[in-house]
Amino acid sequence: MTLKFAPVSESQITRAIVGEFAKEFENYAETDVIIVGGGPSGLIAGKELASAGVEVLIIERNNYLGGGFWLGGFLMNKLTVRSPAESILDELGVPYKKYNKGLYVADASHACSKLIAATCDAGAKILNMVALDDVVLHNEKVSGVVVNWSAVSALPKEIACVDPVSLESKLVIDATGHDASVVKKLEERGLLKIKGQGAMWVERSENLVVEHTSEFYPGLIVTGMAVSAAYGLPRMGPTFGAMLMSGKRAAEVTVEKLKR
Ligand code: 48F
Repeated sequence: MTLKFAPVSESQITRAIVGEFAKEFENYAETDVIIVGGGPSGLIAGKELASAGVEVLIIERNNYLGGGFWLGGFLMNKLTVRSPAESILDELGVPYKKYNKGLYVADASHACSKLIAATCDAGAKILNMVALDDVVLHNEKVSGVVVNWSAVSALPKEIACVDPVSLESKLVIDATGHDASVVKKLEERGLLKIKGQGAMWVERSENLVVEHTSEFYPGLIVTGMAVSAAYGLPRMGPTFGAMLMSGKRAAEVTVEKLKR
């Protein structure tokens, strides 16, 4: 049997892309929650929020989602999680191995792709190749983000003098990892002072990151390593349980705030 694809023209393909992108972009010009950063904490927060029926948009400056979750550390693609976070690997259907008491190892590619798929399946929308440029501030409350294409942001202003656009939301989540990019926009304006990440201490840091996952400034919730940078907590290195647990916590805090 000869394979025969449907007779579709080039222009129809272009229209399908432009039309569907524009429709979705217009819908998400105003949304419930914008998550900046599509690493493990941002992805799981997006998955939980979308599953709870919240309209959520994830903005990611890279072409790919997953952040540091593709590698365990030092370019080695085995992830570790400490108990009790293996329960989230179970939820995602990620196979793992018990390494010793309380420590589990999984294939990073498998874990990361399952997490991305679960977030998309739950209904979170993604804008990749889009970078945070600034925040929208209304009455001293973060009320959205200003964004531009990553390629435009990467060029010197004399080559690409292109204004960014704004997206409004009820709440914003900073899931940008060690950079804490959203929080830093507020610091640049003198609205707050962040402590910067502390030295390595895995034993303390994972609990502290989850405990401190909260609204850091009106309208802005921090999750993942952005929590460490904001509150000056110790870093934890290549173990991911707290990123997943913090993302879940961020979703809970967000849902509570939306209810009020
Ligand atoms: O760095 P990242 O994985 O953050 P996370 O969710 O997890 C941290 C761990 O990977 C690891 C660790 C603990 O185990 O130390 O580092 O806290 O993902 C952050 C994502 O945010 C994107 C970035 O490309 C990455 O995918 N990002 C950062 N700044 C911006 C951004 C920005 N200004 N605009 C858009 N995306």
